[in-house]
Amino acid sequence: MSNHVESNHTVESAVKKYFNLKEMPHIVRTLDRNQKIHSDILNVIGNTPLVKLSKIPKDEGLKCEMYAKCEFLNPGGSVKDRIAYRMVLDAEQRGVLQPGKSVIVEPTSGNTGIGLALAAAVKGYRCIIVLPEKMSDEKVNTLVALGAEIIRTPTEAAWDDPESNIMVAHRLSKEIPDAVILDQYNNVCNPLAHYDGTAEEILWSMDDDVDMVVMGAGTSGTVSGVAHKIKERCPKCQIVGADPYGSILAQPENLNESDVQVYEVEGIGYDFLPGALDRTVIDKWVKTEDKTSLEMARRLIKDEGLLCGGSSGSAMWAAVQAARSLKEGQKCVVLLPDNIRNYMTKFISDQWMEARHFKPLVKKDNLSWWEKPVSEDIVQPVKSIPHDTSLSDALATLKETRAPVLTVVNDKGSAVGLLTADNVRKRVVNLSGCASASDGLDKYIIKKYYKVDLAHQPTLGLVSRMLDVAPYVIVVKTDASTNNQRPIGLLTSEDLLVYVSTEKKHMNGN
Ligand code: P1T
Repeated sequence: MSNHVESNHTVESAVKKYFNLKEMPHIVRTLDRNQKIHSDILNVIGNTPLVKLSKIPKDEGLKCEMYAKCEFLNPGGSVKDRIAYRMVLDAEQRGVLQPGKSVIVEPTSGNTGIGLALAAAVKGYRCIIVLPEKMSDEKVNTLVALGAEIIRTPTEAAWDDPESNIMVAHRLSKEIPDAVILDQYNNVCNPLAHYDGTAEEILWSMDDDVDMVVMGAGTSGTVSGVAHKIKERCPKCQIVGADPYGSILAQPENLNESDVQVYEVEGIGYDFLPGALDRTVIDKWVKTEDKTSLEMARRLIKDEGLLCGGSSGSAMWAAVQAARSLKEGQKCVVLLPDNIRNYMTKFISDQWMEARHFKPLVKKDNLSWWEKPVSEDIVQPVKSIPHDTSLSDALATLKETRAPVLTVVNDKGSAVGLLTADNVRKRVVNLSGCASASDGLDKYIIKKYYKVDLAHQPTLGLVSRMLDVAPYVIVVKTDASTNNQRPIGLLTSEDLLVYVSTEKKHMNGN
């Protein structure tokens, strides 16, 4: 017991020492966006506009005033430009980073990567970014355009799994000469950049008078850094953190294994507590989910003209819940972390939203087949292989059947994923030579894919929407008593067209 008390005490004093932000060296920029000429693009980071919201607060019946801090207008497209640049400047000052020599390696959900790649492009560093597969291809393309090298890791890997983006980055940093991990999860320049920048700007815009600030939490540098400064200057202000279901940041105690899950919104939530999180300065947490977050992000775009990303929707949704307690004349600021650009093929697309059940299926009254349920007889059979098949045997089966895909099933015959040659190739390339034919299948399986369940009577319209964003749709049937998802087969555009044309023939009496 006394040991426990002592270790708690040690942890608390370490956190206090880390968050001694007031006493650290500061870089506070002049609060002016109208400088005529900037020395380089990095100088344009920060000083983002604060914009009053009109339609959403009114539609939600809120009494208070709501303002959006438009971090998506940073040059790299996100709030993370601030910390990336700050960590680089600090490491250069300490002599840890040397232009032309050092190699920046960082695990990230992408935006810190873009910020670092931007700094690396301007300053002349090689930059290697390690990010989970969940993160959008748009982020990857931006990173590649900035000259970064990319390594992708399995989304499901826990933070301490050797295959997670964090562990792979640390392994690489040991293997590559002159590699440096700036480590956004623990680097104090992360909260410090927000203490000196983001929070100063919010306070300046609000004349030091604000009642609530709402921010999503990932590394939690934004929420912790902003909170520290705002608590000093405007102690009445409530700090609200938005944390997705599936993450442990809001409730690290009494966790069940099922509390850690994969969700769509990028950049927020973790399965560990980063050093850059100070829970003592966060007054309230709001748990968020994909559907309402992404719907809200689309409303911010459509109703307010703010071209932001998915986590902006999470923060705004959390703000709408929390701000119900505010009265007329009180002020709530919500921070919008990143840009629409990162998600052009994801939640911005109606088809993507409908295929993932985040939006009701579009109606097509002129198509007689649109509302018809999928029937088993139009489904192409697919071969299933047991999950303990070796990679080489699975590849041999793929080749033999000449099928685009195999379903992988567990001992009970329930589908656990898909195997495609394309995904194996991508993983082999990403694992940089660590793949071997005797490997188990697990790391080559696609676990998230488009599927319909005959038990739920999916419509052909839904299949068609899915085929807009995927080459095929897997068909399964869930057994009500065992909950096993038996794979039935797949549907392609061809299968759908064959059905539609034969249906027409029937209707014409042929
Ligand atoms: O890391 P934090 O300051 O808590 O910001 C959270 C956040 C919110 N929204 C988006 C879109 C983000 O990308 C992030 C954080 N991003 C990273 C941790 C990253 O590596 O890009």
